[in-house]
Amino acid sequence: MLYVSALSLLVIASGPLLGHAQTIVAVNGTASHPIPKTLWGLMYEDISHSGDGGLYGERLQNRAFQQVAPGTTQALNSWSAIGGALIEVVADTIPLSSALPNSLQVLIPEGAGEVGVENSGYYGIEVNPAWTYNASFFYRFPSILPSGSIAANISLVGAESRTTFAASSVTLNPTADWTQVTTSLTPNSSASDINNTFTVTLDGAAFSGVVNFGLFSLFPPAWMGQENGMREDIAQALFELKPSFFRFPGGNNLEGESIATRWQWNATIGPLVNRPGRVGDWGYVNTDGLGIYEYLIWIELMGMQPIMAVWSGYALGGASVPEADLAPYIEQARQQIEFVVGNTSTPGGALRASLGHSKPFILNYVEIGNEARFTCDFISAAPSTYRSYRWASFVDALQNEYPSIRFIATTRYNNPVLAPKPKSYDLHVYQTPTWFRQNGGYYDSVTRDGTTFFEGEYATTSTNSSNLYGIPEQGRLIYPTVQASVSEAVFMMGFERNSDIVFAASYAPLLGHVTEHQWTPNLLSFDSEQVIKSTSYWVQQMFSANKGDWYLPSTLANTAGTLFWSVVKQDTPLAFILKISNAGTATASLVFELPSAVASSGTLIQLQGSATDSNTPDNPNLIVPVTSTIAAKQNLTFTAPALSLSVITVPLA
Ligand code: LXE
Repeated sequence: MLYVSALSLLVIASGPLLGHAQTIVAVNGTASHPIPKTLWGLMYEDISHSGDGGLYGERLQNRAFQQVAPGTTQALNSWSAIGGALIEVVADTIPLSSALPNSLQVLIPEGAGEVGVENSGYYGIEVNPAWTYNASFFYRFPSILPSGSIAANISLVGAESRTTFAASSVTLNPTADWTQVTTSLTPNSSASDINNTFTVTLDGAAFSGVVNFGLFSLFPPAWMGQENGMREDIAQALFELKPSFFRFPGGNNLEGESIATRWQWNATIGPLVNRPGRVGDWGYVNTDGLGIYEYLIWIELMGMQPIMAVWSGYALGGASVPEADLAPYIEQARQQIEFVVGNTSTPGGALRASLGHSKPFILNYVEIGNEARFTCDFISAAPSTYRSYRWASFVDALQNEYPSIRFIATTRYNNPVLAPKPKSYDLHVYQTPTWFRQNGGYYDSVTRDGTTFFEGEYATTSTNSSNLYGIPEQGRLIYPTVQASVSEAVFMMGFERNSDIVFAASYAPLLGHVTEHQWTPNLLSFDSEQVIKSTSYWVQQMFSANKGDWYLPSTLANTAGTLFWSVVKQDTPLAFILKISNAGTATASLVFELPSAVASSGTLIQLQGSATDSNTPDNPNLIVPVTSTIAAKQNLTFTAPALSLSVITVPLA
């Protein structure tokens, strides 16, 4: 490689600036390799309500009583009675659908006033007067029918103030059969907070008896108008990361705690009444309203491509499907791929076309499973069965059927032996700031033999290496910090330098609700109305938006130090892009010896703060990148503030 040539000297000379040592960075004008278009992207799974309650636009929690035990308090999660109504989740004698066997039964006592039910959303509901919400539910009168049509009032109200922000009236017909009503709600003002609920009430004077409800929905406008689509602010924040790929649907959430509760693509498509939902891997029910088709449409709208995972015969609870019994699971994976890319003469392609997308989606990468750390047998049975038959069984069958797709083997540690030899691996790492600073060179020495790498999950999770998965008091981070983020930047510079073999990289997890989360830190945090862009979000954004087209080898940094850089060249407009991470607590001075003449000024984007500074719900914009103009010349002197990431773009002269 060019970058391990004579240029690989760290030259420290005493510089004129501030009397500090000055680091000389010689930049080679001949690129070592192009930067892959796929380098920066997103790792997604439903964790910490990142899907239901997050990216997915639906605002009602437990909207269809999926996967709950009827009669329990837990089945009423997010629901409560209004007035004197008595409510219970029942296994309906006439289910709304075979996928949705449970209903919300509301008993309206004799002589009641305005009575009904309310849903508190995913820890609150945003009331936004700029929106028109679509609201709907199914109902039936299972025993006594009303004597005629009766009115139901649908509204958004303050949970405590009982102020009505939006209201609509619909007509319920006297019917024992399931009937859907839909309406729209436009708030007349905004609410002072997110402590609001969605209510459906009846006039008890008009009817007393039992009403069953099923599959409610409250849906604000979705990002780019996608049907059954994404929450606008979250999707927009992700769009502004300029991501090239979307890894989905997991992560652990692909796997299922048991084989029966694994993610299954075919249970996530079609009308919502056909989607049973599943008990996810992160402690809550997944509605599967956000199904494979919604993901793929959104990926296309975002200009990304999928890195799609298929289930690989192992559930997190510890069960591996025996080799002799794998065939139906391989077939389900094959059908999943056919749904995405099959032409319309195939059953999968025809099914996709029937949903509205006759053209095959782009699918270049499929990952077989998730995190079978196949040299760490002490963790679970996952590694040994992946190594002995699961990887081979899946990849042989699927590669044969889809020769142009690149199949990715899941997490590699310690030079494992897998047969057939994977063309690509997905590696994961959760570590400390120090580890990330010291391991920017992780891929420098990896043999170039055609194998490519996807760093599918990485994040600074703690400042204490013995507490990477532990508790905040011992260093576990709740939100990314400046120290964490500028250290991740060093690791990311290593991806740029090694992007001849690292084709993709994604921070994880992507999204987490601030009220109920299973994992911290997350790239973006959110509540019902606010999105918090972390310092690591900004670092990702600075890399992705300034990706460049060619990697230019330059003097290698001292991996034991705190000052790192990376130089790329951009084709349009023609420019050098310099990234500098100063993870130290003192200002550092550098001179970049650029390989050709440059314009007299360039642009500087800089993120800087104190080590423990974080963007939080109370202070979401504490640390944001600042853009300015800087003077430039071929021998470019730059002073990097302590704890900063700087991106300098200098047009060629
Ligand atoms: C590894 C797994 O793939 C993810 O689901 C988890 C959170 O990012 C991590 N333990």
